Amino acid sequence: MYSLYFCPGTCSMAAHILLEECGAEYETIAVALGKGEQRGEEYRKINPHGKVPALMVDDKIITQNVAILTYITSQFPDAKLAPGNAGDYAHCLETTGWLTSAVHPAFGLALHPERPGGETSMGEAGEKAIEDGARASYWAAMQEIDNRLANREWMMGDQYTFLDGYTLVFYGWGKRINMPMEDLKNFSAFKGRMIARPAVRTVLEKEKSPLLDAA
Ligand SMILES: N[C@@H](CCC(=O)N[C@@H](CS)C(=O)NCC(=O)O)C(=O)O
Repeated sequence: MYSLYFCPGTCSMAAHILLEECGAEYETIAVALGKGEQRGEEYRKINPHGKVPALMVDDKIITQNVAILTYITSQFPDAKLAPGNAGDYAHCLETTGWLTSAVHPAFGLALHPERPGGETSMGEAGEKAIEDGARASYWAAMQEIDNRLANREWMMGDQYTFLDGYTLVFYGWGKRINMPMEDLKNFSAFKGRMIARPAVRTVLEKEKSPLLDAA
């Protein structure tokens, strides 16, 4: 039995989709990020870094998408949700690492350009500069994903992997910060294929995802 600490619409959706795809026995425990629950004493015992996702397995906790996604995948080998070939697997991890370390922070800054200043206000101009830079980086990443998906069904080509659910999170975030995601034809078609998967639809429905609104 797995317990996933999650918050709808956040990056924890990738693990949620993966658990559903694997047919895993799991429960979800909502963490209200909007109310700051992630910084509370109770959740800090689960993840001292105060972030979702966190996955509890047999009283042990795993955090960080890269670790959680690869762990779940490894427990369900028959689902074949990772490339079998070592080189392709490395490439799949490479993209997961890029999403985590570069694209996710760009989204964070676009949404909250005031955060790097901490207690010290950077002023409207300072925040605007951060927001503009972050939006430009995020959009460039969205275009890169769109190019990669040209003539490809999934991020790794013909094989659907754990990377696909994670990639869908970023499409949703692009819409959330009012980027013209529909202009990205390949990425939008990918989003459509994702939504057509029963496991993905189940999770989007549970998380009340706006991705279903236009679908
Ligand atoms: N590198 C981490 C990032 C986790 C993360 O930033 N999660 C966000 C939600 S998308 C969060 O919990 N934010 C709460 C906060 O920063 O207070 C991962 O990939 O798991």
